[in-house]
Amino acid sequence: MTVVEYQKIGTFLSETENIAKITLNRPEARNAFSPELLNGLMGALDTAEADNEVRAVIITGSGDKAFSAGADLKGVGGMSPEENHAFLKLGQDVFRRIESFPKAVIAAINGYAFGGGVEVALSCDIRIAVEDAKIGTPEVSLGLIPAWGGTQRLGYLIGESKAREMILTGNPVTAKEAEAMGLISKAVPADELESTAAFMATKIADNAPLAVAAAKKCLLASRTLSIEDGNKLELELTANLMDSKDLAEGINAVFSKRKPVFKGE
Ligand code: COO
Repeated sequence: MTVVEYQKIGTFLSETENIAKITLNRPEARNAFSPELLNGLMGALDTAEADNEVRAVIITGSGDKAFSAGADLKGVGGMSPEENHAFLKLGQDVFRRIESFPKAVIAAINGYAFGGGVEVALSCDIRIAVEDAKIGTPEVSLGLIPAWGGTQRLGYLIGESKAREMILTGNPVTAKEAEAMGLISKAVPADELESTAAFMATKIADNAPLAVAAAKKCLLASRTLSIEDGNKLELELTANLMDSKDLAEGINAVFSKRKPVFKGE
């Protein structure tokens, strides 16, 4: 059994199966992140990036209990300091790869999301959760910190005050509470999670891929750039888009009142 499943899916609105669905597949350990699972996730991202037909990615967990219970605590106990450092660095690298991925990544949170399970979702562009999901960063209650980017990303989504409360208390929130604070986009019934994520992915997949990638780059850069430098990046990336065949196609489609067909050129 592979610890990360990869499949291409579509919806009835899709022209092709242009969504990569990546499933964290260690249900027996509530999809806890082992080094093998992290490496498998990195490999799945490589596959999705290399496939030009793939225009959006969904990351979800196997089973109906957990999206991910975070870092594999049983594994951590048996590692040397060097191995622990390598494991933590690997998690940071995989999640930064998701954050800077040139295609949209949607976290379909199918159950518990704790610790690294929240942190992988924070590196995604959009988060949708089942209504009975519990979402939390309990690390400090174990003697750790959310070291896979949680201390760096959570505040951007829910504000520093709520981020400090979540991280320092370790208290989980419900999906509805997470939705209200902006941690997730929406909480949905369990039987609507996959379709909600797939239709949102389809909507993004139908947009111009070069523009989606440029928008992601600007949105991420906005966290660290001044408005002047952010505007410069917008000008630089838009100049490239101005020369694209996709922009010509997009404009033609508007005036022809038809759906554009973008080729990423
Ligand atoms: C979890 C949970 C609340 C799920 O609770 P359940 O009652 O549904 O499931 P169990 O607690 O019975 O766990 C099932 C199974 O998964 C069990 O293994 P077996 O005894 O062999 O049956 C658990 O040991 C295993 N499991 C669950 N979570 C983990 C795990 N193995 C390894 N690692 C982990 N994380 O029970 C729960 O509370 N898990 C811990 C959540 C947590 O504290 N996560 C933060 C980890 S630190 C981190 O992520 C740091 C990042 C930098 C989810």
